[in-house]
Amino acid sequence: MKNIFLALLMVSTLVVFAKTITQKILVKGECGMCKEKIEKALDVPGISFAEWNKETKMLTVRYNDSKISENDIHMTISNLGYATAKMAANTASQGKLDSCCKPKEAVKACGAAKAGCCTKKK
Ligand SMILES: [Cu+2]
Repeated sequence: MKNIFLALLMVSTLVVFAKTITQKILVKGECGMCKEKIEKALDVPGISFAEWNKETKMLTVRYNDSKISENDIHMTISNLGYATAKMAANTASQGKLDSCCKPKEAVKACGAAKAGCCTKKK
């Protein structure tokens, strides 16, 4: 009887540890294409929901932490070419992004002297 109780206790402990987590993560994307890419990349086993909001730049992700870790999620996004609140973007992947998807900070850095994208400033 005592063994059954112990077994039950262990099973319930496992269930508690393998929990579904819903989290909001800042992902520095820019447009609707970014949204598609980010959400598609997170369509993997262990993640049951992923939605990125273009206006707030917040990704809402629901995942099973026994299958995927928060770090894996940051890594996936970084490898895609986007920075998160916790991880810098993979530079090689970021370089391959379409110009509309690259961080706007990089555009600002070209300075007021140059024409083109920089003259669009409000
Ligand atoms: Cu984009």
